[in-house]
Amino acid sequence: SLLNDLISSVHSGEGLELLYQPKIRLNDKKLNGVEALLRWQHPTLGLISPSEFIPLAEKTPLITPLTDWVITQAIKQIASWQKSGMDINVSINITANNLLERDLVKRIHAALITHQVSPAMLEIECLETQQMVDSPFAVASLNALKQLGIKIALDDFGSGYSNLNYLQNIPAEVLKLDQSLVQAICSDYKSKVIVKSMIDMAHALSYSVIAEGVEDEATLLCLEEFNCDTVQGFYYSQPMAQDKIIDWSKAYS
Ligand code: G
Ligand code: G
Ligand code: MN
Ligand code: NA
Repeated sequence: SLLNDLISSVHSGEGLELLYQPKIRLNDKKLNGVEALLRWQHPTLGLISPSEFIPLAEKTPLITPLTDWVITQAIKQIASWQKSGMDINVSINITANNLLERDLVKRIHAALITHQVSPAMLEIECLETQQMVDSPFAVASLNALKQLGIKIALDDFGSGYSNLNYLQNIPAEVLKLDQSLVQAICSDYKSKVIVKSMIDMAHALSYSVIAEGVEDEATLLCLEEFNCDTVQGFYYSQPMAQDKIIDWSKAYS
């Protein structure tokens, strides 16, 4: 089964890869960090999306070693780039279920110490934020991560049923505006006003704002006009293998 194949891949590490997508600061157009996005190359079926296999793994204990693989790989990558003289912040995606694992915070802390990486280099992007706010344990884990000095981001903000009470309950410093909203700002007047107002509100509450899914220059210009802090999307780059990030970092630092 697909699950058995995933178990083999997680145990051997074969077929798993992190790709990295640049985030660009708008004030100076420099690299502000990268988002780590997991890929699984299945031995016969080819590339399978994390939106397919993460939910599968989450129904089983496999999610723990899989998440550990992502954490360790991302932290090792930060250390490796630092050895080559590059400070590149990395964000990883974490679901509500991940936060319910009793020792997730300890495992992240231990990996940072093992690889001598500063917590400030790591960012956690929170997915499934409704399930997070519904769980006091998940919120406590996020607070503990923040205490360590890790940055917390609210991912996919403005999508689905996302709720303003996330701002009260999740100790985030970064809001990531969902791509469905961002991509509509040039064609849909309401989306434009919503995004502009969200950026103003976020700034009034001292959040940094990143717009994702930026695919064209018109959208970029609009976001600049709204004083958005950072952008991410195909306009600048697809997610890339780590060696490409080195070239990219040199060109954009
Ligand atoms: O990069 P892509 O469009 O394939 O990502 C699809 C979805 O999978 C996105 O919602 C993204 O946040 C999620 N995702 C990517 N990598 C990871 C990961 O390492 N862990 C978790 N939990 N989700 C991830
Ligand atoms: O849920 P999350 O925001 O982590 O998921 C990010 C997903 O969006 C990844 O699958 C990534 O590959 C994808 N993505 C990144 N930039 C763009 C873009 O400009 N356009 C589109 N359509 N998808 C993007
Ligand atoms: Mn994300
Ligand atoms: Na997102």
